[in-house]
Amino acid sequence: MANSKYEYVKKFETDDRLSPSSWIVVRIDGCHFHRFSAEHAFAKPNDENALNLMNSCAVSMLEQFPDIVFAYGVSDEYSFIWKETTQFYQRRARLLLPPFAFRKSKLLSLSVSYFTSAYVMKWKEFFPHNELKVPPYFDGRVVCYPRAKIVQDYLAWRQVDCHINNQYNTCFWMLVKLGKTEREAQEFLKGTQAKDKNELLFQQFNVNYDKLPQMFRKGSCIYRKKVNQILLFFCHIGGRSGEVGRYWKSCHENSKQGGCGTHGYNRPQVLERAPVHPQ
Ligand code: DGT
Ligand code: MG
Ligand code: MG
Ligand code: MG
Ligand code: MG
Repeated sequence: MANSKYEYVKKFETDDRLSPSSWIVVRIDGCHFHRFSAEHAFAKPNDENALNLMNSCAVSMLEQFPDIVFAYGVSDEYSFIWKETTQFYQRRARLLLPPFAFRKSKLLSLSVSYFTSAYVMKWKEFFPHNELKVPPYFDGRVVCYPRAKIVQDYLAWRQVDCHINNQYNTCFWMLVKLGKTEREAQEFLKGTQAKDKNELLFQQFNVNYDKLPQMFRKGSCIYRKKVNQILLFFCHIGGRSGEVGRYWKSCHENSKQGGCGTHGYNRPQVLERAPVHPQ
């Protein structure tokens, strides 16, 4: 094909190929969701409908992109783990790129735009009486991890974050409901350890932290499992010590033998199953 005199502009496109043979993690996060959650009167500290909307969007992601093997979500964020040898976009880019090389910008922009569209489309389903007032939008980042163990630690890190934030926020909003100002509640909790917070919840509010809904304490994960037909499983797993990371590792290792097992770990509580569209 003849080159036009304008072809040279292509040279300005920088090379953003992802490293080959590594696990790709795409993490998306709601932009200014502090404000967005207030504008839409989300329940504090956790809005079940808002979290279920995030989960439903993540299920759509696994349906749309077969190379996503696992997803973990908490608050306004979701992490998607793409198979280490993902073929995604390889076909289209074959003429330009060597095998197993993917463009970071393509992967990231597709993930963020698809998730955001799903969020808007599904809004009414989860908030039938709450009008969407401003456009929700998400940012995203991509990180490549060369080994499964690091992906495991990555997930554990996000789950520990979920636990710490949830425990803090639960105490904070209970104190505010009791009549403290937000500043006073913040001062009150400064320097407290996990066990102090549990004690506070139990003594002052008669709340057993471990009995709060699993989705709030542990986050949500989504993965495929073969049971007669291929299903997407949607569950809450693990505890404060980042068990979701160990669970993912066990899934990954078992999947090499054709199944996704739960040996040695808490059985996940399966909340929803969605059939994967046939490929
Ligand atoms: P960013 O990500 O830098 O644009 O800023 P934000 O405001 O999105 O902050 P981030 O992502 O660190 O924290 C998530 C915010 O979203 C946090 O302020 C609480 C809010 N949020 C997330 N889920 C819920 C929920 O279920 N209920 C309520 N009330 N707020 C939530
Ligand atoms: Mg952010
Ligand atoms: Mg955010
Ligand atoms: Mg966030
Ligand atoms: Mg195009």
